[in-house]
Amino acid sequence: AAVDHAPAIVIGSGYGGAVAALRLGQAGIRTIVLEMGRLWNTPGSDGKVFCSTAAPDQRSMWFRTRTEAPLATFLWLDVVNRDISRYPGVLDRVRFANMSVFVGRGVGGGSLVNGGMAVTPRQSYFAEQFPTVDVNEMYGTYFPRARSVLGVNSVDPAWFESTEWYQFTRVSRKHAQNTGLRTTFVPSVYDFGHMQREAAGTATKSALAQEVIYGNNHGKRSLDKTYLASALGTGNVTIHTMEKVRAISRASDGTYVLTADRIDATGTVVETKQYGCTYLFLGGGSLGTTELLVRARETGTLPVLDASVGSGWGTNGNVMLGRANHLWDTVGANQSTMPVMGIDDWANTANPVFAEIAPLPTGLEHWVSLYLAITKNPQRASFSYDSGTGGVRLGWTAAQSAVSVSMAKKLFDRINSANSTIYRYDLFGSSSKVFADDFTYHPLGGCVLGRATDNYGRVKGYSKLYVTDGSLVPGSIGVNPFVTITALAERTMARVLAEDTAP
Ligand code: FAE
Repeated sequence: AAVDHAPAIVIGSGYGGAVAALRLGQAGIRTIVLEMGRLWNTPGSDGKVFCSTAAPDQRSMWFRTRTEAPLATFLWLDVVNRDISRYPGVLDRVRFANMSVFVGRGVGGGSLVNGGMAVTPRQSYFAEQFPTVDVNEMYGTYFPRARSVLGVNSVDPAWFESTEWYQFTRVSRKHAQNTGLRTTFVPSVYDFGHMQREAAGTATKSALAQEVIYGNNHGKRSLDKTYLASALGTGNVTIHTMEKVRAISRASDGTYVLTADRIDATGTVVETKQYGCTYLFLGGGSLGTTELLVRARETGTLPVLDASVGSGWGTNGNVMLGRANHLWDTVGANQSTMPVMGIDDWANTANPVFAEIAPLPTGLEHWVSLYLAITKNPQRASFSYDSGTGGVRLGWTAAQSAVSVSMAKKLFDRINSANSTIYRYDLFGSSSKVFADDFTYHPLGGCVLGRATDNYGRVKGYSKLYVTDGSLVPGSIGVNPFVTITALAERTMARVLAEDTAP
């Protein structure tokens, strides 16, 4: 097959990939980005690019015949999921033995499907997780740089206090306050000016029309509108969509050789392509990058990769749960899909939890307070190569999830007791599950900074090979992770462009 050469190739177009692409393009380095998902810019027959959570169709999920939303049921009825036709939809649920991982597919990666919460971690916890990183430089330079390019903004507190769209948040805040707990506003990449216009009826509704995990048609500053738009604007960056990198090897001259399968809308491989590059940046996310490197080490195409590649993986302690409110504590039929507040009990060293107050927008009053708890679960797991399938297995156990549950339960038992409320049993399947501990939105680790790589994301054992995504984060960061991933990628790119790419 013909080999397509570029000085630099970036695998994946999520946060890590998008930062690499922009900074390479600005440095005048011709760069190809390879993304397995599609470009989300073409309206379907309904005139919309994305479908809403209320009426999911083929655009919702990555090659599924039925949607697999995190909330399985409502009042034990399977009303949430729908039959769909197989298509390269925007949300994927990657299932391992005891843990499934939600990820975005398309130009923009997770930014297309996520809740937009743009949270900078506490400096002390960042320093605990990244003992070799200069925190002053991170908090003085790279976090502000990341927030600025991502377009982070905050809800207007006065509007927040008065709008029906955040009544669900105010009810949860009251219950936290009744428990003596601290709440904090969380910033977002959703444009709150647009959201206020949605509420006023002067802009097309998106966050106020149940759009989020299957994409937002308006309002959200996803990466295709920020980093990737600027990257393309340099004139040096090209994005190839629907191309999944399968193998990485090294030619005798030290350049990298990639094998990528190009798929069509049915998922059929229509072409297998070869690429060559001098500099290779891995931005396939915690799952994508780790799988590629574990496979490369175990099949012998990159045999001297460090033994730690594939390890140090965690769920960021994610647990989802719902509480049942008293009849007088209505949460509102109208709920914005973009969370803006968290219950911050991380300083409680006996049981650190940061719980996002999550929406459950159904258009009906349901008295549910929903949360995504981020717990300080110290459990980590490793990926191993499965030579039968060519994929990877994840060694995460149910007992490791139980650690997150017990931490979330301690916090929410206190909230229930202070408010004389109980949990909801009808949200996560027919077994009356209270704590959804079998999925995560925050896969982190696999190629941890300073272990599988040097202190800047340079992969050990191979020069000009870099990791820029969530696989660098050692399994936990205590808040929603994309600001951290973006800032770390900015730090890697600043160093690499200063030291490695000079002629
Ligand atoms: P990611 O964004 O996953 O990008 C990886 C890209 O690489 C994807 O586009 C893949 O399709 C592509 N790819 C993978 N393997 C290959 C391959 N072999 N060949 C070609 N392409 C490939 O990685 N985080 C927050 O901070 N705040 C939130 O509010 C939030 N809410 C979330 C809600 C949901 C439903 C989900 C799923 C996630 C949420 N997250 C949130 C997590 C956040 O989106 C995630 O940490 C980042 O997207 C990870 O960024 P990466 O660059 O590591």
